[in-house]
Amino acid sequence: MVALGLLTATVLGFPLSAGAMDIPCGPAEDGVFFLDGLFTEWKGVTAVEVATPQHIMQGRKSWNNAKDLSFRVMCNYSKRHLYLAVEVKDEYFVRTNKRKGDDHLRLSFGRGKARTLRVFPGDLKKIRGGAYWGRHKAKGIKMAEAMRRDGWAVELRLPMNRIPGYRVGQEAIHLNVAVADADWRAKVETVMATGRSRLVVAQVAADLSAFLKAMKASPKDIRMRKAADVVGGRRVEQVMWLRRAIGIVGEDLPSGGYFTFNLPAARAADIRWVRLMDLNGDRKQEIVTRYVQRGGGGRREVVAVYRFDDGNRFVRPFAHEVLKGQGSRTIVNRITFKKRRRGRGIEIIIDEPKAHGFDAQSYKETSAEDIHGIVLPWAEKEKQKRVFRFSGDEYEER
Ligand SMILES: [Ca+2]
Ligand SMILES: [Ca+2]
Ligand SMILES: [Ca+2]
Repeated sequence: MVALGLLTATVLGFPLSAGAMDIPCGPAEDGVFFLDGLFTEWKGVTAVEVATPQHIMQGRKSWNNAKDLSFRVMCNYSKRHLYLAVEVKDEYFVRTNKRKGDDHLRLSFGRGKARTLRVFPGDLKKIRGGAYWGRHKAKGIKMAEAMRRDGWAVELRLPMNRIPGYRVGQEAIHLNVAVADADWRAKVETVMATGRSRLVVAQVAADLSAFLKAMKASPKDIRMRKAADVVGGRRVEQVMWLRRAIGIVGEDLPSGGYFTFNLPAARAADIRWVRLMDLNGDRKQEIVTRYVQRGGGGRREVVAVYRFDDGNRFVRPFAHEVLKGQGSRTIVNRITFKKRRRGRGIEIIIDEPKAHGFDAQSYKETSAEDIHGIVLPWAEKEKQKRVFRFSGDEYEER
């Protein structure tokens, strides 16, 4: 048996969106959970209870108390499967061949436009259980049900890679768990739901907590956080910008766990922005950032690209000055990210150099040698526009 539900405390370390309910989802090996309706494996797994009137979505008047309708949800996951158990308190179990007015679960996956899986438990006599996306019987899903003195229960196994709106490596599966209750009239009278809840994947949440702890940071320090594939296999990593550092958390990292580096700027306020975009079209996101560097009585702003190269080393293949300044005098370049017309990827265009307070005589700076230097307004016309196109670890100027 694998340790289950062990990470509730760390899960709570992350701020929830308003009104959301978090359901901890702990790690388990495939083969631990038998879809047999006995629920012995679920002992000790942290459950989330839905038993109060604020969770009634429909039919408040027909609801008497938690014995009439209430439920608890439990979650576990393995590399390949999501396991869900829902135990329902319900005084009358209704199951017909029509399904329309039967007791059932509605599992709505995803944010915004959710996809709903309807799960009808069998009656353990004549009618078998079934799960449906709309009218279509769901494929790849295993289920088992139990009939109890005070209600009914369902355990389900779903393939991880078929969960709508979820990519492996994300911290949470967005899911609204609802129970539709029909009683003696064979009509759904009450629906209770978790609302916009999340199944919080314990390993990812734990890795995030460990990362923040190692950084001596709190969630408040995170200026940007995105789930994106930046390295290794196709599962996503958590990419964060905090203070003047970039942090990457995920199991695909060559080091495992997490990776972090400081951007070459002295202060957190000198990082203007961090964005993720796939410049070279290989479906892995590059980390693009703009930062300020100061020294020698002046300053410059740089746009730089960071990525994991084909040998999984973290590199900065590209950097270009886009501003040079002394006090109020500046030279500024425009930077544009343009989707390539053919094929995938994004070009970087640097153009429209403008000087404020400088001219060719008063501007004394020598051109940068460590990175591409700023484009000068008094350069030859054809040198005032630079287009960079990326391919693998390389790029070329067109
Ligand atoms: Ca019922
Ligand atoms: Ca990855
Ligand atoms: Ca890429």
